[in-house]
Amino acid sequence: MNATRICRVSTTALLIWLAASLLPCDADEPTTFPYGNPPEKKPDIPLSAAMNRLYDDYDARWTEANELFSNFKYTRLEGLDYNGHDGTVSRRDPTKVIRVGGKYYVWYTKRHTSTPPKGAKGGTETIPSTDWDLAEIWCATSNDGLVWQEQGVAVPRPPKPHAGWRSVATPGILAWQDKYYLYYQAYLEMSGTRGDFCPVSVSVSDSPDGPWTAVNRVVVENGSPGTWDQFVIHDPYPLVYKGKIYLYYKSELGGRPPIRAQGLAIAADPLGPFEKHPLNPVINSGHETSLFPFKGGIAALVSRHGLEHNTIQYAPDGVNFDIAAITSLMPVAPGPYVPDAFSDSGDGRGITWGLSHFRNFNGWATNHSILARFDCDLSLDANRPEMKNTDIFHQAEVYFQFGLSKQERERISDATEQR
Ligand code: AAL
Repeated sequence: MNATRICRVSTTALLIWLAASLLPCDADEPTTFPYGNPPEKKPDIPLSAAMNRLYDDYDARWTEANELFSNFKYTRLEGLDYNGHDGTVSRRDPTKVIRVGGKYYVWYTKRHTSTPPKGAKGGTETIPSTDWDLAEIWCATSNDGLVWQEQGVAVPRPPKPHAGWRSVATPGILAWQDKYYLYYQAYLEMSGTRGDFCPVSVSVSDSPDGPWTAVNRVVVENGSPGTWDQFVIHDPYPLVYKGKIYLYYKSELGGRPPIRAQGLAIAADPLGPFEKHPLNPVINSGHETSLFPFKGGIAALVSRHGLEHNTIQYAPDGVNFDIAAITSLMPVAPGPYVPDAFSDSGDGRGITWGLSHFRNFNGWATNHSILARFDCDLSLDANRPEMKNTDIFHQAEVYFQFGLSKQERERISDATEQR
């Protein structure tokens, strides 16, 4: 390096030092992000988008402190028979679990047909097209949430031409002013005919033990032609919030596979009219609806589909949802036990367990679903550190089971040959 260059470098270095020494800086204020648990208050230093997000988008700085983060643990249920898992008996899409008179109650889609589902082309008056075709709504009770006793059919399929004559499926339970309401997908055609198209109807009872009386009319209509929910109103999920019935549901915006989103319909009376929220869809991802009152708002388990799948979301107003946590191994079709689902307390306490399902339990030839229990810590009143762990390691075999398709293997070997 020649003399002139040495002189220029040292002058520059001198100027930088001089400028830095003139800058007002409190020796106590950190100029880089500090060691240790991130400070509760956002540090007054330049931050990256990621660290700004840590403070602006989340209620906690790390998962263990995030009340709306949890992992999920699963347990087999006892007491429900599946006819040797031959595909003729299926139970799926459980409601929220409720507790009445010291007993837990759950309702679900039950299919009991002579054969497993045969697809839209194979479906007949007695052969199901899908796992939830030719189904009814059944009830089971439990003292501990692990051993269940099936109590029988709550809502059978009504005669033609009533909504649900083909199948009644995917129930949602509401308790309101000393009565109980079971909302469900009410099929007016075989699922798969044009798509999985249906509206929602409801049955009413004075007791969770029934008997249930069908209103035999649609209470949550399909949207008008050209609107996002014109064909599909699935997964009716009622909560009581701000003095009204907030019924969340899922619809499919078309496309193959369909883009799925969740909407909200609000009513002052359980039998309607239900007004769809003008901001619908209110959740841009997910599949089955599963929500619970949390603090002054509503939280949602958003699984399976969409840009924001595998997230737990929160809306302080029950309408405008943001991602509160990212998680994995979420329950499919979760029906959580929500002690305050209908109390409208304005101080939702959260959930710690519920039921979900595993579909296509042992292969498509005997396609059927089974119910299972999940446990989590999404509760302001629980503290279960094992539920806040993010490092979930599976045996290698679990990963290898999700191997390359035949086409992918051929693509790779073709590419190798072309080299
Ligand atoms: C479920 C739910 C609805 C669909 C089908 C049965 O996961 O989304 O109920 O119609 O799948």
